[in-house]
Amino acid sequence: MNFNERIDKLNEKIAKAEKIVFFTGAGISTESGIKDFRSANGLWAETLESMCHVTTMLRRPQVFFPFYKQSFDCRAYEPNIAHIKIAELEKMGKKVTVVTQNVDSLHQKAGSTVVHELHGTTAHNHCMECFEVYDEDFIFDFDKKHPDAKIPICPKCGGDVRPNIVCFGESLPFDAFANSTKAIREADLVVVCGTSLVVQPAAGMIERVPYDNLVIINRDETPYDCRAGLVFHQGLGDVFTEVKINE
Ligand code: CNA
Repeated sequence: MNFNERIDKLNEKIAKAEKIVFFTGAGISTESGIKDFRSANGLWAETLESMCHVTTMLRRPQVFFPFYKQSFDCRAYEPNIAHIKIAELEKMGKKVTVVTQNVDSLHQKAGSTVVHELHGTTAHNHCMECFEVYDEDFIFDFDKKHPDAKIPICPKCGGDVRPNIVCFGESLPFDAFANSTKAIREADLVVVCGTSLVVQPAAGMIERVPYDNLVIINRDETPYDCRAGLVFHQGLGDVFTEVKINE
C-alpha cells in the first residue's frame, strides 16, 4: 500500500472506532522542538541513559539536576499538529484516551482531557521528606532564587525536592498503569505515535492489542511493527496533517 492508501485506511479506522487510545512517546513532541531519547539526534546521542536512573537522582543529585533542568524544561514548548488533532478527535465526540510516556504536558496543553502519564510529569515536584508539592517553576528556577544551590531544597523542612517523573529503575504509578491497561483493553483502535517501544513495562502494554486494531506511526522501525495491521514509517506531522476530523 502506498502512503495515500494507508492514510485512507487510517481515516477509515478512525471513523469507525468509538473508543480510541493514542499511545504516545517522545517522538510526538520532536516537531514541537523537544528532543527524544533514541533518534539520531536524540538525547542519548550526547549523554548517557544512566543520567535518568533513580540512583543518579538520589545519590548524585549534583549531577542529575543540571542535566534534568537542561533537558526536561518543557515550559516554553507548544503542541504540534499531532497533539492538536488528537484533542480535536475528542472534541468531535470520539472517546479518546491518551496514554503517554511523555512528561511534557503537551497533550493537556492541546486540550486532551483524558491523559494517563505513565512516566509522570515535569509539571509538579514534591519534597521527599514532608511531601509538600511544588509547581514546575520550583525546580527549573531554583538557582535563580538560590544562585549557590545545586540541589532544590524544600523551604518548609529542608528535605530534597524531586520532580514527579518516573526515572529508570522506578515503578510506574499504579493508577496510570491500571487506567491505561483498561483503556487499551476496551479500545476499538490503538494508535501508537512516536515511540521506539523499547522502554518496559510501558511498551508491553500494547502486547495484546488485536492486529487489526493496532496502528503504529513511528519514523524508525519498532519491535511491534509486525503485530500492527497498519504501519507508517513517516513523520507524525505528515500523517496527522491528513487525519480527517469531521467524518
Ligand atoms: P524514544 O525511545 O526516544 O523513541 C522515540 C521514537 O520516536 C523514535 O523511534 C523515533 O523514530 C520516533 N520519532 C521521533 N520524531 C518523530 C516524528 N516527528 N515522527 C514520527 N516518529 C518520530 O522515546 P520513547 O518515548 O519511546 O521512550 C520512552 C522515554 C522517553 C520515556 O520515558 C519518556 O519519558 C522519555 N522522553 C520524553 C520526552 C517528552 O516528554 N517529550 C522527551 C524525551 C524523552
